[in-house]
Amino acid sequence: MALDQETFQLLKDSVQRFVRERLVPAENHLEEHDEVPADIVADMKELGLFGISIPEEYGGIGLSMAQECEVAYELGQTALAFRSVAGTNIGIGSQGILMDGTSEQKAEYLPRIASGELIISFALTEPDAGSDAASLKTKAVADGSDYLISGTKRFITNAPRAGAFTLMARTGGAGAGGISAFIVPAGLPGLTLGKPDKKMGQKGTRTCDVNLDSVRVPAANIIGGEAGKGFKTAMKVLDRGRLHISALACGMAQRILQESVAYAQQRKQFGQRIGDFQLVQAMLADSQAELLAGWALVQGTARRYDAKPSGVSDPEVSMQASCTKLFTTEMVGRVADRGVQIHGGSGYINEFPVERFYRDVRLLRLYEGTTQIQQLVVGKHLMKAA
Ligand code: COS
Repeated sequence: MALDQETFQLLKDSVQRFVRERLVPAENHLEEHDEVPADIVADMKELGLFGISIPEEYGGIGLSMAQECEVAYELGQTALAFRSVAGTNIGIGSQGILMDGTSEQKAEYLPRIASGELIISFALTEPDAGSDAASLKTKAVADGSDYLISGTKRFITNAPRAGAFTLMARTGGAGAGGISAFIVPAGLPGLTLGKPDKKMGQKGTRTCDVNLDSVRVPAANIIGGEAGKGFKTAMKVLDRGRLHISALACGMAQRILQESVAYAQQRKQFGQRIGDFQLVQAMLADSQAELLAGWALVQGTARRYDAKPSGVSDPEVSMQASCTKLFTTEMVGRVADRGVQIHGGSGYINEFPVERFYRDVRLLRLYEGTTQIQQLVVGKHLMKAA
């Protein structure tokens, strides 16, 4: 799956223009009002952003992973909350259905996900199951041709906006093999939302708990129709998501570097521009070098991801996706830190974009698998492969 290069270039140009002309000017509104304006969401739908990863036969744009990463790089160059509105439709919410869903499930859900009519969230994490996802406790008990699902899901991105969830629940015994992935419509009796989470950064994003109290879901809503496959579906979805997040991290690093260079050009101390001082140049140079290294890693890994059969897991590619997330999200943390340093006291003031981005990027090292989980995936793979 890939869009022809010429059409893709047109899409990329439109996204670049959209980021520059619509999103960047709306950053102050986002920060002050903690919401993505409705007209921007409508424009994102119009641009097709909700469906970039969904094949054309289901109404999406059908980008390859490498192409999706290029779009994510562009979207990363502004406040990350804008991308987050479409993020779960592009990635973790939709991809389980695309990879492992039945043809009926794909036909029913993917077109509405691609258009943005239906927002879909990914519900894996629980109060007592974060990094150790295989220990999740949400229970799905068979009852005739339905399941009754009970439990709590935590930090669920876009839950307040969601019309449906790709939700992992335990249908069998302990461990990964007892987990199934369900498509759970949001309006079902017994499904309620917790209060909005107050977060360190990423103003305008929406996360909260999802509480399920004997929510009746047809067995036909198990992704792929077969119980016990949900953990693998979730892991495959996260492999992909980790690449998308990596591209986003590189885009954000690019924006922070750009802000830092601009500041270094106009700020004067000791009678000259601070950018003329070698100690400031050293910080800029380290950020530029690390950004280029990270972006080369994303592109290389995305190409390897595209080269394997789609929907099939390849442990080598999973390991590389983890290396990529590990490196790029840590990298953007360092770039943001230097960005604040170059801005001096102004970097600690909320009116400057780097102050917000410093807080925004902190999440990249946590969600879709912490840095330490990426290290575990890589380390375990190396030991196993040897
Ligand atoms: N693709 C497909 N299958 C995978 C996989 C992948 N990337 N990773 C693991 N699996 C399979 C394994 O092959 C194994 O299958 P078998 O039982 O048939 O051998 C099964 O899943 C269990 O794998 P494993 O034993 O490695 O699971 P662990 O419980 O040790 O957990 C980690 C693995 C830690 C990697 C996993 O729990 C994880 O990624 N945790 C972080 C969760 C996360 O990212 N949360 C963010 C929330 S979403 S924003």
